[in-house]
Amino acid sequence: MTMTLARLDLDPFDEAFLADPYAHHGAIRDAGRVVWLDSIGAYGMAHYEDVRRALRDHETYCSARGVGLADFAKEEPFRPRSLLLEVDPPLHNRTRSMMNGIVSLKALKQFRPLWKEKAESLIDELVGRRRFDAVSDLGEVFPMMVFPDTIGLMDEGRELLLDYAAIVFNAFGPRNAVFEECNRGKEGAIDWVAQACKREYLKPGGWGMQVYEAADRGVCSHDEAERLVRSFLSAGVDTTVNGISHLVLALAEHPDEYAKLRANPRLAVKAFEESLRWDSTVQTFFRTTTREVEVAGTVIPEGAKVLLFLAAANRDPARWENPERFDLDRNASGHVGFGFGIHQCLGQMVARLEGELIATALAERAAAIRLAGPPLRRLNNTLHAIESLPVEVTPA
Ligand code: OVV
Repeated sequence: MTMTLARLDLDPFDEAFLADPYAHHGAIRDAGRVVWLDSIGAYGMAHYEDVRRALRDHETYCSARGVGLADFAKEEPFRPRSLLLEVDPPLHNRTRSMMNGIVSLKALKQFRPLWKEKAESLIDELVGRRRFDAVSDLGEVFPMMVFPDTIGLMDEGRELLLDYAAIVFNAFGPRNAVFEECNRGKEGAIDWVAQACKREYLKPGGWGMQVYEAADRGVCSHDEAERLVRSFLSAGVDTTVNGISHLVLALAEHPDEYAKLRANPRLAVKAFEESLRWDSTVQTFFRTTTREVEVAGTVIPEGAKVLLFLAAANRDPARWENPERFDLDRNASGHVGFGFGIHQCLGQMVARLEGELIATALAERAAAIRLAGPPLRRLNNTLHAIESLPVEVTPA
């Protein structure tokens, strides 16, 4: 039996969609388990079970042909491919195990006291001001206080990390106006990152240098090391910047949930996890089929691009009760905001630690958080990003 494939006349990268993706996910899910997106010439899946199955089945849904719209089998990658994100096993097994050894629980345990102190002093200062911008004064600030030092990056030019990440995440989408405008005049960021990844610019003791030390031991080549350091810089900043900003947005828009967190700051870990489910920073990634595959009666041919709507899966009513509600009583584990399967986020423990420390410091210091103006979105082809989030807090 063959089913007629649902064709959707919807562009998941146009400005209306990117500005409010959640307004459109229902239409994609309702159209079918698999949809054909004419606008981009790719298939799409937005149901939780299907997204999860595709992420788990990395042999059928591969990453080595790119996790953006561009098919690396047919076109040159936007930049030399990531040796983690854009490769399949067996190469992926080697690079990922090596990086897992560096981004370890043990390393994070060692950072916690210093990061906690930094989170507390930042929140002290912001709560003292009563009004602040949760993006430019907090979301963009805290990761920059902890992450570049963890990598051991050179001091000069660090602010370019944000421009670079925006470029990388935009490049997973089509070459639309969002992509072009973001890239305009930003060659400096790309050049800076290329330099910052080189051994001679990295400080001793950081995760960057540890990648080169693994290369010294023969685990990878020195050229590979340089590219692996680039992964830290690409994936480690804009993701946590927006993750923390969304956490504050969630808390400000849900005073009852904030009251629960205030009453029990140990809910901080849950609050961050639920905020990622509720508003997923990384909205989508593509995979490419390595063979013909049938999904719910639809045959997807070999070599097809499939857009996986992670954020839609995280609000699929078939999986989550009242999915639109940010709810600290919910068990958010199983969300795919960090992906799933062999490519699941390498830095998720870093992100969780940053989120937990900010949520705890806020809960201990602010009796209430309110929006002090409308949140302003910044459009990105992959990230759900915030440009500005004015808030007002009542000191505890
Ligand atoms: C998850 C992610 C996003 C962007 C870049 C990379 C990874 C990378 O490995 O370069």
